[in-house]
Amino acid sequence: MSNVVGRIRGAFRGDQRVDPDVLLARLDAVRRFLAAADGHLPDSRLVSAHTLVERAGTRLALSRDHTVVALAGATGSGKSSLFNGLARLDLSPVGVRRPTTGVAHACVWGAQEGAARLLDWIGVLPRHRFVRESALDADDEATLHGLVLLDLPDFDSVQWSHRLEVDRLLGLVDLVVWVVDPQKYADRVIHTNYLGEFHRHRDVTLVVLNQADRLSPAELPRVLADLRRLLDADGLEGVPLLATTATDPGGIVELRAALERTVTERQAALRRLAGDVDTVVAGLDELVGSDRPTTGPDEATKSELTRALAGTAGVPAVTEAVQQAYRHRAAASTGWPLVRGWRRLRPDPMRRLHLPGAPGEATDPAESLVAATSVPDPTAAQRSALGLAIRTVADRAAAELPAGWPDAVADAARSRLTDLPDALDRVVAATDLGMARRPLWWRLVGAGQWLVTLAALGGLGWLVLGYVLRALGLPDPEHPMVGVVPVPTLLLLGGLLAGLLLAALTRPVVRWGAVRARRRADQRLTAAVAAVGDEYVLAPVRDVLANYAVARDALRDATRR
Ligand SMILES: Nc1nc2c(ncn2[C@@H]2O[C@H](COP(=O)(O)OP(=O)(O)OP(=O)(O)O)[C@@H](O)[C@H]2O)c(=O)[nH]1
Ligand SMILES: [Mg+2]
Repeated sequence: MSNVVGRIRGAFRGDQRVDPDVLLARLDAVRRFLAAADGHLPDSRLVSAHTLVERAGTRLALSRDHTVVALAGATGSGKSSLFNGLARLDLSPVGVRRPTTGVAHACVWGAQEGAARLLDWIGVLPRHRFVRESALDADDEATLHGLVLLDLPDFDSVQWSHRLEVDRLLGLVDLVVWVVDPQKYADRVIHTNYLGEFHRHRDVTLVVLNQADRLSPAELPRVLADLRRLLDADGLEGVPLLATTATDPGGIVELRAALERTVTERQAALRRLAGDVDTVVAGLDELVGSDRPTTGPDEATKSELTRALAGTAGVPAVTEAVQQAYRHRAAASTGWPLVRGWRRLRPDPMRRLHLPGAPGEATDPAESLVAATSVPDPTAAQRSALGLAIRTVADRAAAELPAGWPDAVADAARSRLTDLPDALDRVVAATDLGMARRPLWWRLVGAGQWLVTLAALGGLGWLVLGYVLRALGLPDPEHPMVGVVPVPTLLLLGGLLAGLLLAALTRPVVRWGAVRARRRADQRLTAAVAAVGDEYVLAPVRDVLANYAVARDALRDATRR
């Protein structure tokens, strides 16, 4: 008597072939995504992608000729009975006491090699593995060659270890046959925790209503229709739904035929992994957003950062010292020669800060690279201004980025914060402030001052000589005259007056020169400090943005089926 009550509702979506090359390209894209996102996004968000890449690599490397099919379902639904029925042997214990099956059992159709490594990886113990050799069965079983059938423990088990084992195995198999029975087919746990979760794996999902013999011919279509409705609600529209009776060999013909088709196609493993990629990519979607610009912080933000860095580096104190040093040194070079020495006794303002370009300072650039300045430490206000500027850089750079990335950008912007003070001090010490050489005009004015001073001293000497001769009663030589003024007097007064005049004329020029020297030093220091900001703050931010762009493009590639 033909007791076939199996009926296929809905077409098996076997027509959608998965091209292995396309799948490998998608997995590679996920790998590229991970390489770009690792270290930037929290590990917890990347676990599923890492697991996928690892599993897919192993599964494809192990065997593409085998199809691993799992019988999953609640306790007592008849998984082991179906397993034995399909194997046509009593391999897995069928029990009255529930749950019966505690660990997965496997039956391999055809040659063992390849399948053994696959089962090692899946974690089925050798003593729970069985083989259907075609030699024993003539060619009866040839159509199932390549099938690795697993009988799983119950997923609604009172035994927590069963559930963990089922969850683990469901992540590894190629195709899942969900076995439900007329009593429990509507259980919430089956639909919410399992079937609903598999909606991206419709291509590798099959649902079986077992124990169909317990339903009357009138009840069966009603239960099947109800189950179909529940499956649709789970997002499993179109998955094949069969009715089986495991205890009757004729009651599993449709299921067997479906498995034969699957095994012959050799597509299930690829479809399963393609579904896994879909799931992972969908989970990562919010981490990449759509086409968003990743240009980084704008110019205004960058100059704000440079200003804050300049404050921290003590640039205002340095430029002030440059201005003062200019005046100090100009006075020492162009001032009245008789008091110049006294000026030199006062310390040079740049030397106080150990800045390069002070007289007597090292001019060897290699030496000044390691030299540290004595620029005052940044104040609390300057430090918080720098903190704020760095935060602003991060905020502006990350303004358009989706979840997860703004934190990565903020971390990157701060990543080298502790190295900043030393780096700033080094560049301040190494920057040529333009004060190493004395300007030519100082020397000319200095020479002029000497000239008029010598003239005044000459006149004075000449006058003193006249007085001495007169005092000794010696004849006083006639002084040459210019008009009514004797030449020595003219030399003395003229020399003094010219010296004063030269000093008076020089002063505003020195003041102007000092301002210019300060501005030049400020420009050079600002450029140097900006370079530090670029290296220590902006470059790490740019790195994250570049990685974001790579991650976004990679994920887009991973969605291409
Ligand atoms: N009438 C009828 N009884 C069935 C059918 N399938 C299984 N059974 C019976 O249901 C009981 C449970 O079957 P099992 O195959 O052990 O169920 P299982 O799903 O493996 O259960 P666990 O191993 O506990 O998860 C046994 O007594 C089977 O004989 C069926 O199609 N019709
Ligand atoms: Mg069992």
